[in-house]
Amino acid sequence: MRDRLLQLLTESTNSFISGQEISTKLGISRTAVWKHIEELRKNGYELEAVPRRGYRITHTPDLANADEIKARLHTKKMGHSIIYKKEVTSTQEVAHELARNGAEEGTVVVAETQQKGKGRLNREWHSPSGTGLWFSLILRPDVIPQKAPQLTLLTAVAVTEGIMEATGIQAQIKWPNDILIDDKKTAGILTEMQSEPDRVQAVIIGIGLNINQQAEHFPAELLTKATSLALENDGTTFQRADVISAILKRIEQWYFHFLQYGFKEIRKRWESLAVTIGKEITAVTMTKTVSGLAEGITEDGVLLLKKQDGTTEYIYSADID
Ligand code: BTX
Repeated sequence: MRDRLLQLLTESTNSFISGQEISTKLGISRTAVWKHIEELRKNGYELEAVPRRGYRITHTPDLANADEIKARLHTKKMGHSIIYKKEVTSTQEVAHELARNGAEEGTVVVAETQQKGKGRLNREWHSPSGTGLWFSLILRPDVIPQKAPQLTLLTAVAVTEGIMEATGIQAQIKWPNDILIDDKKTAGILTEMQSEPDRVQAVIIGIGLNINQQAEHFPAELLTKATSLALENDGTTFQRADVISAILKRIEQWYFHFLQYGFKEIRKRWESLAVTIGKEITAVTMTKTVSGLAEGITEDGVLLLKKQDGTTEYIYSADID
């Protein structure tokens, strides 16, 4: 009920909506409307109430809970079920457990903070409380496990577009899965899978996105290479729920496209948003360091590096300088 009330109120931010109209649209009594409004106030909302005109939101707190996100979502699947936690070890762990117990596709786990946020290769993801978006999404595509990496690239496209749509800030992708603003990392994506040999059961996509951190929120070792949307916006913060709903909307659009038409268009879009492509780069893999011109990616998201001797190296996993 709260998410539908918020939806009504946020759809009419500049004009009032009367208690009667809310009561009719939500099918609840005027007293119930008043109680819900009081509850919103307790949660940090400021509402103007004018006799004979009704209610109007004048201040929305930056909350990223299920009600706030759902009030902004117009998706068919993504985010229909949202599990919101104040604190978790890792949203990936919670999502894995839910997926094993049959959670439906589109389920989202979002947390205010993570004690052990996971990056790739067991690296740590710094997730300070209430500043960013730390969330995991469960997908259940009917594809072979080899296709799952394509979903990382799909997500990178969706996160980049979602950031630009919600904030107007220009973001770019760095292969394989970093989202950069002004050459600094603002988001990372971790894709994990539950599968049988020839069939994916669930893909758990973890997204960490720095939104409202100021410089003092970052540990010293990250400050030179990481940023947040607020830092790229003169310190002015954003509503995290606006950003996550824009991202979930884009993930849904591209995911439905992927299921129907495959990866071709996503690969093109990825290449057009990628800072890596067309540049001389150095890839540091587990076993060697290779330099060359980043030509593009394959259907499976493998990076193609053209070396000085004219041969092409296929880079499956590396860090890029
Ligand atoms: P990655 O391995 O590409 O990036 C991890 C590296 O990025 C770290 O070693 C560190 O140098 C740097 N880093 C750590 N925290 C941050 C940060 N907040 N901002 C910028 N750089 C940082 C990328 O891994 C995948 C990250 C996914 C995180 C999400 S959060 C929700 C979900 N739950 C979970 O445990 N992980 C995912």
